[in-house]
Amino acid sequence: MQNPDKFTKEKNLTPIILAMKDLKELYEAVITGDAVTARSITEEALSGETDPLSLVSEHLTPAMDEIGRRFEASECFVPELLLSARAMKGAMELIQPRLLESGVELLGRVIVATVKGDLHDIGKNLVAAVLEGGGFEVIDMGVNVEPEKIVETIKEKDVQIVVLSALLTTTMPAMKTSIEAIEAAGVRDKVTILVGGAPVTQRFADEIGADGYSDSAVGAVAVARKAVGA
Ligand code: B12
Repeated sequence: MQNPDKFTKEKNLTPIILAMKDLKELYEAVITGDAVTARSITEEALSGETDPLSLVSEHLTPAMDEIGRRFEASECFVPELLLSARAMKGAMELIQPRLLESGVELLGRVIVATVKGDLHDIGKNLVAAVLEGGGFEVIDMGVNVEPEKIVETIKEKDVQIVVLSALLTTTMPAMKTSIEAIEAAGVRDKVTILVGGAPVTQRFADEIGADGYSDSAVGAVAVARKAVGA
């Protein structure tokens, strides 16, 4: 068999292999909560040919999924989790403007909110970033958002899509309450409502009268684009 190093050199594959190695390190940096390394690898990747969206979907999100799995298995605890979230956030701060730049034309205005009672925002932030990259104007309302605030913003800002996120089974009913408040305010026909977050399913989305669901941030863009006919 040919010497792999020689083969790599001859075919000029070194940069690709190095890039893959570095990006594996990005995954590791988020897992270990090493914000400095996560940021510097992201910076380097963005200065090359790397697609910003692939950094999110192939490295950062899988890393958060893995740390989430470890947390559930009691293999790590809240401090580790928060360090990972911070490392991911630092990388996202660099990626977000690039996602924005790559967006073509504005497809519509979207509200993104974690529902009342729920403070989880990592998934919601990812969805917001990827929607922005996908060509939407995003109004991020933050976490623990009251249904009345959502209604107010729909009315004031001429919003077309409402994205609701929940991570707790105990806050999933707040998605239904939010939809009911939108209905009661007479603005239900104005907006497409998408729901998501780890415990949410298509079945639940149908039950509460949401218009769309996806289990991923990238999927959220596809559903949102379909909603505006793009
Ligand atoms: C990180 C985390 C925390 C962090 C949150 C930090 C932050 N800034 O968000 C901290 C430590 C603060 C926390 C607190 C709590 N947490 Co917590 N947390 C998690 C953990 C480990 C990961 C969540 C996460 O960020 N995942 C990564 C992101 C990227 O995934 P995601 O949010 O699902 O989003 C993806 C998709 O779902 C989708 N998506 C998300 N939103 C939307 C919306 C739309 C419209 C669409 C289309 C798609 C979409 O896109 C994203 C990217 O692909 C989960 C366990 C797990 N494995 O999920 C527990 C978990 C959610 N937490 C849990 C609990 C119980 C709590 C606490 C009550 C703990 C406590 N006793 O205090 C508190 C609640 C605080 C509150 N009121 O909200 C439980 C919930 C159990 C349940 N049945 O409800 C879990 C499942 C852990 C467990 N197994 O016990 N938590």
